[in-house]
Amino acid sequence: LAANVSDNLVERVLARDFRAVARLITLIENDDPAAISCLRRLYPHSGRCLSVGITGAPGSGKSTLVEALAGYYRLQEKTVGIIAVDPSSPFTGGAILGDRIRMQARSTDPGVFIRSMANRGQLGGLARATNDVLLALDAAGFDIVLIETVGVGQDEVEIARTAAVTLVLVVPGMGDDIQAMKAGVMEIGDIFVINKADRPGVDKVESELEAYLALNHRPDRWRAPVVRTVASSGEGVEECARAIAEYEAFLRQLPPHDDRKLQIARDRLLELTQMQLLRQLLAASGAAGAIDELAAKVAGRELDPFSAAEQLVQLACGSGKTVKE
Ligand SMILES: Nc1nc2c(ncn2[C@@H]2O[C@H](COP(=O)(O)OP(=O)(O)OP(=O)(O)O)[C@@H](O)[C@H]2O)c(=O)[nH]1
Ligand SMILES: [Mg+2]
Repeated sequence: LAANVSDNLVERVLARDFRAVARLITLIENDDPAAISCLRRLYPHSGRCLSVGITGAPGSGKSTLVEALAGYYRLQEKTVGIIAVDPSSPFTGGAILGDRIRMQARSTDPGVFIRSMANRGQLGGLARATNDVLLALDAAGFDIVLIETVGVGQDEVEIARTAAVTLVLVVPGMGDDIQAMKAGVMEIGDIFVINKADRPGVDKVESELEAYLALNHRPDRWRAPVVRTVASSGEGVEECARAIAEYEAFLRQLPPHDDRKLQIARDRLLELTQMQLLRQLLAASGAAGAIDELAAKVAGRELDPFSAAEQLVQLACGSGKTVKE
């Protein structure tokens, strides 16, 4: 993109032009270097939105809760950005995901922007891309950004963590005992939501959650609350929003050099550095061939992956071998 084109894109994103926001997100997904130059200029305009990650087992009601929360915030005249991320389906390009977030009711509302993401770019890191998209929506002036993660696993945990506040959904009577929940998912919950509280087994799941929380103290001393919701009817959604606001207030009073903030900044810095190193490597002459060749050697056990990676790093950082973009 020519500089004036990305200038124009930045201006339009700042004016919350939905088409420009969508275009920037596509650039981010494609690891286009133009995305970085836009994001760099958008950064000073960011830092105001409230981001909420919503994770939980398939079918636990994440999309329904996202929609209910969006409705709640819209009544307060707040603008809402919704990102649905599916790390498990890199090939569908979010088409199926689009169906999974049934938010027709909101799709005509100019105060709500909805986007699904499933593409893992060449440079990897869907969590990194989600972070970038969050920055774009933040700079575009959305008051609230809701991030629904689909699928289960480490990727999902990392994506949910890109938000300031993470909700973990649990449902009664699905036999998924708290103890058996995926390691990592429980730890990231700033707020636990027992959704489908209209179903039997609510008390059981709540006492299991409370028992877990009583044993697991967080270093920041935040005591994660447990909220009951019936997302499909809107019951408990206000309490859920209140818990979100309380956690946000807790975060706000943390000093700028709080361990958690430093850790987040550090993770983000390393992630971006990793991406730039990869970008440099890919721009190096002969890199594509070298990657395939080394991969074949590693696959055939002729070469160990450690030495292969070292050779690629040398190619990326090596003297005079890189081509300027
Ligand atoms: N009884 C009851 N049903 C609910 C509630 N919340 C959601 N549902 C229903 O549960 C089903 C799954 O809801 P979704 O919101 O699609 O769940 P999800 O977690 O987004 O699902 P995936 O994205 O596929 O993982 C839908 O049929 C909802 O209508 C609730 O509080 N009570
Ligand atoms: Mg869903």
